Amino acid sequence: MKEKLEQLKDKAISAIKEADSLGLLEKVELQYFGRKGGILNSILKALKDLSGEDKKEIGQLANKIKFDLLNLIEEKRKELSSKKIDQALEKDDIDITMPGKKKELGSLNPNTIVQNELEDIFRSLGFMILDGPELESDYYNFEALNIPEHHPARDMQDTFYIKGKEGSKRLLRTHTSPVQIRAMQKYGAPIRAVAPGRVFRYEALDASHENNFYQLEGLMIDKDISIVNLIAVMKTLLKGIFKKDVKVRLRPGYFPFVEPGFELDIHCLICNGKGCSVCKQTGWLELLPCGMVHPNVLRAGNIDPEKYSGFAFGLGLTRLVMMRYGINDIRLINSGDLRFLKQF
Ligand code: FA5
Repeated sequence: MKEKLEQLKDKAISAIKEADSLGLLEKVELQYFGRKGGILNSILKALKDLSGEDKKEIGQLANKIKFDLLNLIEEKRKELSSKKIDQALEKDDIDITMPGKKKELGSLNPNTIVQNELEDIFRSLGFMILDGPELESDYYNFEALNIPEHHPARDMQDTFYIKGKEGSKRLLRTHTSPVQIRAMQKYGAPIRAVAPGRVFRYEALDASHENNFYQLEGLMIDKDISIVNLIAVMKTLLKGIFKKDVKVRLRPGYFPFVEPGFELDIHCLICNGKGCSVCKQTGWLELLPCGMVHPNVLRAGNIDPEKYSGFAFGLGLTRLVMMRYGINDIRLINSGDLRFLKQF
């Protein structure tokens, strides 16, 4: 067996040395190492039938030969490749002054970059990261959030409805708040969770309004949770993203699923509060509505409002992205325009 291997090695070495083109070299490589029928590979496979001592000795030898031959093939390949280039240069087949082909590398959408950072911040605060369906039921999007069928609050969030089987009410979710109910039902209390995701609205487009944008829902429920906890988390969030203190204002806001409810506005970073098309000349931008979870919502999530309390917020993630990067028109983010996207 040893002799056979040595003979095989000599034969392979001369075949490799004689190969004078990359094509021939590949043939030699296949002849010895091809997965199906390669001579050396077949020998290595047959080793398992040898007895203990032989197996070890012959195995080591066969592996060494394999290693040496593969190295030799690689060296020869390099030699033949550079020869090929030299020949082409001699024949003037290659124009070395021609610009090379640049490989285009993709990059993350700014929305994704900020979403990833937010997830890291919330993970460090002990929050779970959850997901919810974009095609939602009327129940989770409105009913369970204390917005019954003819409630005027539905007018503030018109959306795209999907015709389903008789009686089924499906819609493209208008906000990430339905994940609050799903999370409570699934995990119970206490709970800390955020749910980033895409939401949809039937909306007139302008510099700060899209019909397809991202929010990040936040929910924290435990014993004795108060507005103080809410404000502390909001501050940590904004500091984590902007890496500096930003001017914010908290004012009362109405959402049927929180009580009391607030609007947290951010001082417009596009115009530094002077007034522009993004902040509609007010100097402030609605960014982070929030409040204490309404007892009816806790009940819908099977949580006892006598025992637990909590806060929730619905961050306008795409608007945060605009503030973070100074983007003066929200429509650029979904535009697919590479001149814009390549900057991130
Ligand atoms: C809501 O969607 C509530 N679900 C938020 C909430 C959650 C309140 C939990 C209380 C507790 P609102 O419709 O204001 O609220 O939207 C939330 C944020 O999304 C806004 O502050 C804004 O930053 C962003 N937003 C709203 N509409 C648009 C739009 N058309 N384009 C881009 N961003 C928008």
